[in-house]
Amino acid sequence: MSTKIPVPDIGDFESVEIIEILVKAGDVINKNDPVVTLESDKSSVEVPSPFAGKISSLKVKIGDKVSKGSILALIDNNESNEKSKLEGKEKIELDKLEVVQKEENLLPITEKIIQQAESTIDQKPKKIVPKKPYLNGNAADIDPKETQEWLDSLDAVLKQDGTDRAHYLLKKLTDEAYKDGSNKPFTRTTPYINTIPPELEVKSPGDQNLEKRIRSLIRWNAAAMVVKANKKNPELGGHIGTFASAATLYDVGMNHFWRAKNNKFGGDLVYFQGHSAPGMYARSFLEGRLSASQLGNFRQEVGVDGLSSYPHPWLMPKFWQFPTVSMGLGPVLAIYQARFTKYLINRGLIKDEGRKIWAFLGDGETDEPESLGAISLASREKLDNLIFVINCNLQRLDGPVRGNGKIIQELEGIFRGAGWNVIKVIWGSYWDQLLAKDKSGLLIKRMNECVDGEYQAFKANDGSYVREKFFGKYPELKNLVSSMTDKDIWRLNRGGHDPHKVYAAYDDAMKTKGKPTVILAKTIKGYGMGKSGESINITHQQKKLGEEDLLYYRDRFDIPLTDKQVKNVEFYKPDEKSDEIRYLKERRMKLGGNLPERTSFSKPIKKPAKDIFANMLKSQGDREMSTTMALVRMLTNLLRDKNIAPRLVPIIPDEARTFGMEGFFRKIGIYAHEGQKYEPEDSEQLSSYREDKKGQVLEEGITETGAMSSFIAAGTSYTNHDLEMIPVYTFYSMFGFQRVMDLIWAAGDSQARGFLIGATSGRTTLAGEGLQHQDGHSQILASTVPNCVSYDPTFAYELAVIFREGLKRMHDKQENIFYYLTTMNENYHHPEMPKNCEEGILKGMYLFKEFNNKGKIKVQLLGSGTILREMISAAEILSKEYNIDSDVWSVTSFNELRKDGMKTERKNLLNPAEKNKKSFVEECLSKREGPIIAASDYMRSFADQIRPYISKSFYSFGTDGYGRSDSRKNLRKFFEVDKEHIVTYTLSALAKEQLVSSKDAEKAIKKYNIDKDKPMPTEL
Ligand SMILES: Cc1ncc(C[n+]2csc(CCOP(=O)(O)OP(=O)(O)O)c2C)c(N)n1
Ligand SMILES: [Mg+2]
Repeated sequence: MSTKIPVPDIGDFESVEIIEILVKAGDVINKNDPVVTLESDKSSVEVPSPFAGKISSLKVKIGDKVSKGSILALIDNNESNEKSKLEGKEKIELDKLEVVQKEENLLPITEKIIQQAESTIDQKPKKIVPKKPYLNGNAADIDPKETQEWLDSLDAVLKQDGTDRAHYLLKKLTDEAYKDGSNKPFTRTTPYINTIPPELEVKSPGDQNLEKRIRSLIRWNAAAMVVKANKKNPELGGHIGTFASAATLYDVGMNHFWRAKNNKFGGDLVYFQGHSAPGMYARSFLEGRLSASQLGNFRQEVGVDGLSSYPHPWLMPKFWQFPTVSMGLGPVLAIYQARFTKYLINRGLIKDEGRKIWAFLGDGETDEPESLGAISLASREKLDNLIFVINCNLQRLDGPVRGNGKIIQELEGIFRGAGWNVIKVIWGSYWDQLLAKDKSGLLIKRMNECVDGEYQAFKANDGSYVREKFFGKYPELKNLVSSMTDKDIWRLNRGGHDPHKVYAAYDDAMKTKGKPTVILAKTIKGYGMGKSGESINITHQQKKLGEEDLLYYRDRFDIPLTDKQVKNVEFYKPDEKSDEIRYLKERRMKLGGNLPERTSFSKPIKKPAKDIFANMLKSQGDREMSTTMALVRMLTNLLRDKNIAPRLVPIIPDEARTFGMEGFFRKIGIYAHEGQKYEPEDSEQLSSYREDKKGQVLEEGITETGAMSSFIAAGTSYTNHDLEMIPVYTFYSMFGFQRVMDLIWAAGDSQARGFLIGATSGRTTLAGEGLQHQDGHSQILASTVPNCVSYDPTFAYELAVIFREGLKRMHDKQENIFYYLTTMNENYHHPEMPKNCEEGILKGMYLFKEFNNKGKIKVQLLGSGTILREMISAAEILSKEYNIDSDVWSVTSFNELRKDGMKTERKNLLNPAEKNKKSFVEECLSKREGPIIAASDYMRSFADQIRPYISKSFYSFGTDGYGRSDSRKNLRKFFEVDKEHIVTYTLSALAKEQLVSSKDAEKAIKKYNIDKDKPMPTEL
């Protein structure tokens, strides 16, 4: 039986053109297979078949205009399908009906409940409770007996029914207090003690003595590396204090938790704090992965086998995985890495092996908006594969992080509020006994009231100072430590330096389900550096340790080096057979291998069919479209390729509709880890907002930082997950490079592969949006990133050739590059691809058209992006009205031309005896006649880049200055890149070369109403 396939609800669109027919009579198709592609001037969508079956006839052809209900084809479908479909539809209708009826039925009941509730409220006499003074804050306890009774009750519940019950009761009490409304209990933070009590700590199975020895050796070598480099050359710098504070945090992870990638397991991913790099090198030295000579060449990377200052995969591609030293990037990248890992798992592309993503950050670093800006995403997405460790050494570079407050408490409140599991590791084991004896709670009170500035000062002094200033405030506390010597008091350690406490925290984090964990570890900056750097404000910058300091450091950590060796700042590594080395290696073997280590075992993605973009290479006929639309069409084509389709990761920060990409919502779904819990209001529509656990689109919401982090996660999936992915991140070009340049730099460092698409680009092309939206410089910014390949194409076929080459270079040849393509929202005709221009498109320019009919005077007109079209129009005017011939060149990339120019020039300079090689620009232009006029929708410096490689006179025009809102025509006139200005300036340039009369140029100025006195747009 034949059934009609109609056009479904396509939203507000009427009379939409059919641009592709994807089936023919006789084809057997499945339900949801695409039948045709519709394209309006705003978006391009495939229409899926609502049934499976055999197409019996087509009712439309390419170019037809259709609306909702138009019949596209007839299909012979088997009845059961039809029935099930109908049943499905009826069921939905019925379900809907039931909901409505239920709602109606429920209404009176609801009303009754409300009435009942209201009557109780009324009947309940308002109790006027006299306010007790302690309700107003932390004032002294006015009724200690009553307090004790409550505490005893709690104690009894804890002992008899356990913590869950106690938790339940406390929550009930809190809820009750909220209802009463008199005073809201404040639960943002918990007391300033460890989250995990000693009796619940899971014990480390490690050999603590050996681990301590190993840690000491690592500490020494890390410090020695910095001091040695600095001795060689004071320019070289480095940091000792950061790693000194974090050594235990790293060691416990390395010895017991972080599993490496191998053929059985995907590996945990660890984002190391950037300036703790010497510690990682020092451990790798003991492991035999780095040599003493490499350590000796720390921060000396030019010409020798040295080590990079910070984690840079670009510089040490077999070692570092994540660039973190630009503060704030590590944390946000780790969050999106954890999310991307779940995305791959939920989409069925990798197995769920319980891998974890660990991120180490400084407490000072949390001031960066990027550090904390995405933490709610982590809890919303239930990223229990994510663990933050914040090294709270209370100091940053200049001084205390929160001298007048407590950074740990502040962070606890923020993370708890965001729904994270927060584990505070404040006090070391030496405090346990004192805390156990603190029946009155006075010790905790004292801990709570001290601010970080004081805690820092305690550790910059000594035991007697701590006795006096900390315990001395209350006689009871002074008493508590009266039997302890100053040395004992000094030994009272901080949680982050206690491997037992750290182990217990990591263990808890590993077991936490349903939410991310943050460990707030209190440490001492410059731990062990003594007077030269422990807990003092200059610790961060301390890289020169004098002989005295070094000897102290050696003694402090018991390093078996002679005084002479210490003075020579020698590294120390015990014999391969020593217990230390054997233990250290064995631990890593047990955990699967080395860390950090960067490898890739991904397989290249199979090339798409040769003709995948064939429709882009043809003339688009009378149809006008934008290059953004052309891109959407190309992505739609790629989604039909079975090898490429699953690997595409479209990333959009809340702009899909702007770019006409909303068709992807229905087609491939929006990734949502919990699926879709609601029926979207537009569920009947073709572009319905469909969320799906297996969804493919990363709809990030309004966060370019988040979107860029996802781009990096997907673009480096080939190394972090051994699976190549193709991120295509499309954004408003103005909110790309200038908003997230540092992340783009990190993408380059990470060797991410993918496509960045700066849509709605061009300062005069995005017409009405004004100064903050109109981009005339992102291409310039892109040119600064060494491994970013950028293009500003005009026509659909150029985009197709470039995109295809991008796939080839990144996924066939596995080059570590990424692309930046600017696309526009101006609709215009797209001609057929001229013959033999592919090489030129890729190298940056090709001859688009020659105007040769007059044969006297000639100019070379170079245009890029939409302004190429102004050039073509100008060429027509010059030919018709002034008898001037021209060669019109489409410049797809001034950036690529410049790269080639630089390389060629350098080669020629280095080989003075050899015949000069020609740059590509020269190859194209040197034999052509006439001055060169170049223009783009970007600043003049974009086109200016090729000026040095051209021996002819060269004039460049562009859109320097702030954008503003107006029509394209007016904006192009304002920025002097319209065809009229190009004609006028060309005449002027020719007049200067005495090829035409200056009168012609003067006449054109009048004719086109060009105001000579108008200031430069940069001044307006
Ligand atoms: C974006 C950025 N701004 C500034 C710096 C310079 N810088 C390097 S370390 C540092 C202090 C870090 O303090 P914290 O985060 O507390 O780390 P700690 O060394 O104390 O562990 C600063 C300001 C940087 N690396 N990145
Ligand atoms: Mg710090």
